[in-house]
Amino acid sequence: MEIKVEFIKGPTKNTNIEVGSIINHIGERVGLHGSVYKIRRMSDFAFVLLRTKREVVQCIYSKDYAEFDLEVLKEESCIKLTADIIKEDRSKSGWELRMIDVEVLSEPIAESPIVINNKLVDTSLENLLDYRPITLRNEKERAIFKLQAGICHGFCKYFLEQSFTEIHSPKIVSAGAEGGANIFHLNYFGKDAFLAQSPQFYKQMMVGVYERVYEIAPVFRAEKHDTSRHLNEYISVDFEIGYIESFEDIMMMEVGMLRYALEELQANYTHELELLKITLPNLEKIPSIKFMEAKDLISEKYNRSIKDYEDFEPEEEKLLSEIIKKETGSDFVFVTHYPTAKRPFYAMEDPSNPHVTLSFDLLFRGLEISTGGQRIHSYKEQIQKMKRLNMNIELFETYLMIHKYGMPPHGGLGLGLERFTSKLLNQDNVRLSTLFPRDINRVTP
Ligand code: AMO
Repeated sequence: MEIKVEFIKGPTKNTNIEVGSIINHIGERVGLHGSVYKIRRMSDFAFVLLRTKREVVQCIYSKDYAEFDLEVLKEESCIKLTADIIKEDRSKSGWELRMIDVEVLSEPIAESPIVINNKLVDTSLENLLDYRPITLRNEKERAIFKLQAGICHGFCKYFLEQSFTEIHSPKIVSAGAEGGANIFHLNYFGKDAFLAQSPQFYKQMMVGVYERVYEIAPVFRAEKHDTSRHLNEYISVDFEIGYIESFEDIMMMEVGMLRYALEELQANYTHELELLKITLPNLEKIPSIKFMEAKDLISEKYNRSIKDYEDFEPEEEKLLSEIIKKETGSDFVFVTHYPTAKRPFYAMEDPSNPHVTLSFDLLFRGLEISTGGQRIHSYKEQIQKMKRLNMNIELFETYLMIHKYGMPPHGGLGLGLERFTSKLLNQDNVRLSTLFPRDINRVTP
């Protein structure tokens, strides 16, 4: 019997034009599709704003040339539009889009409970998040996540240029990597398992395979407090590199990665940057200061007593950023040599002072956005440290294989994508840069 098959080829040529290329089609009749964002009725014509995949474009409806009745259009209807592009010197764009005909593909059955087609979605954070599937359609809301996509795109391009290999590590794991109580337990077919707090062990394992690896993926933290900077699920941008000379190699790589992302935004995301009125920070170099020196500096400049010698209070991160901005003009600051007591068991200690680690945080506009450092690569050293910390070594048997069977000097970092985005966009809550936030009070939408 003859088999009847059809061959599916790649996508057909798009017959709809891109908004960015309209200027090249003046005088032509073209096809466009999108959602009706807003209808502004004037006395004898109407402006119809069409939300296409990236831009909201203004169309003109007039009975003089349209072959359909304006009443067939509802806000949030999805339409296929036939339009004429007319040269118009009075308009900023140099053209005008006249609606000729439409095919209505679908219509909403109810009016949106939140007004989404004004400049801003004027509502509470709760509402903004409760109605996320539709509030994200707002021009400015969606620009946030387009920029976030641009940041990731910039990171990936940079990593590829630097010969990294992308990895995908498991998110269901048998042991926590970061210590602390903020780990989600899972009943895994009757056995104990956890949601990964970070890809830490796996990225280290993969350094033994590919030398330079990165991953951009969700991680989970059971944060029990409700703050403007904590999420229970966030996107961690992780990299790990082998054959480093010192932990500063990691910081240098981070400067390169951030600079590349900002350049990517500047080159390819001006539409969104202008919409959100964002001026990107200058990132040629980042100042660096040791943890204890930073503590003393804050204490001296603001006449504050130091309460915690092992970590920063959130307020101190803000104050340090203020000082650095004033003194150096930088929005970023590296803080190095964090106390061993506050760093995870895999952190390498400074050979000249074991009370501090060869690690760092990066603060951006008053908030920690990344943590990194050099890792212990010697088996003996790692085991000794775990014993000192009273850890159950058996639980980490597979992780310790890398140390046992040989690893180069290595290190890496993790950066919170939402934190970086929200600070870049001058927001005061990390949730605003999270598509569908998970926090102590929220698992929907
Ligand atoms: P750390 O636990 O410091 O380090 O996390 C790295 C970065 O992740 C972000 N982050 C968070 N963002 C939102 N909500 C949270 N609850 C949250 N917790 C952390 C921060 C932070 O700087 N394995 C190490 C990294 C490494 O050394 O490679 C780690 O995960 O921006």
